[in-house]
Amino acid sequence: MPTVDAQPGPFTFQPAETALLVIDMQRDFLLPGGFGESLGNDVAQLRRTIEPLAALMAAWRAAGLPIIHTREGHLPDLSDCPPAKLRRGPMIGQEGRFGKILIRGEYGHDIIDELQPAEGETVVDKPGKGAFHATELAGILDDGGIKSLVVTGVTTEVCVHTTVREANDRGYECLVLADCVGSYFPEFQRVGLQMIAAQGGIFGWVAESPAVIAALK
Ligand code: TIU
Repeated sequence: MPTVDAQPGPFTFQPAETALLVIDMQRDFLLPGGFGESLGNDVAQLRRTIEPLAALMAAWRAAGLPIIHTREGHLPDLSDCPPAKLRRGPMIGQEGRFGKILIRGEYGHDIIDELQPAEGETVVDKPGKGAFHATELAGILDDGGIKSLVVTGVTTEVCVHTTVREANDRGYECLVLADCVGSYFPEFQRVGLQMIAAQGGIFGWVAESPAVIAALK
């Protein structure tokens, strides 16, 4: 079985039972001039993930393994957006530089050009931060016999963390790739990763993507 050098120790995975999860690599979060930047965030902190993630996705596809992409967003009438979320995110549904912010079907809601899903890959639309809440993800993983997740995407402390915590409680082994997850806040990136591997891997493992690519060969 492939083994990856990771924290807090080696991560071993059965390729046939492992999916690559690519969380919310959407234009609204990553494009200069987009929603994320309009809130005062430095999108370069997220954009550093694009190149390593593209290389990992190419290797993962070459190995014939499944990739599942997620997108955070809402129906145009916001009926799937809890009032509490909207109160603290009043920009959701408003017109932004790339269309209505975090609304399905809008240009800004979709995945960046560099990491577009390939034909046949699954895209899970999620209204929350976690990829399991109010989505079909659990059933997709069950149907595919998936037991381990290699987790990538943005942002480290928000949607990546929430999803890893949900997955961990559901019994999945999660490997989070430090160079393929990003936060607008360097401190949250550092501590967010530490929190995953601490206490013997309380939520999972942390590694770098070249180690996974090498393990696939
Ligand atoms: N995808 C994701 O993390 N959604 C967010 O709202 N992240 C923030 O860091 N705000």
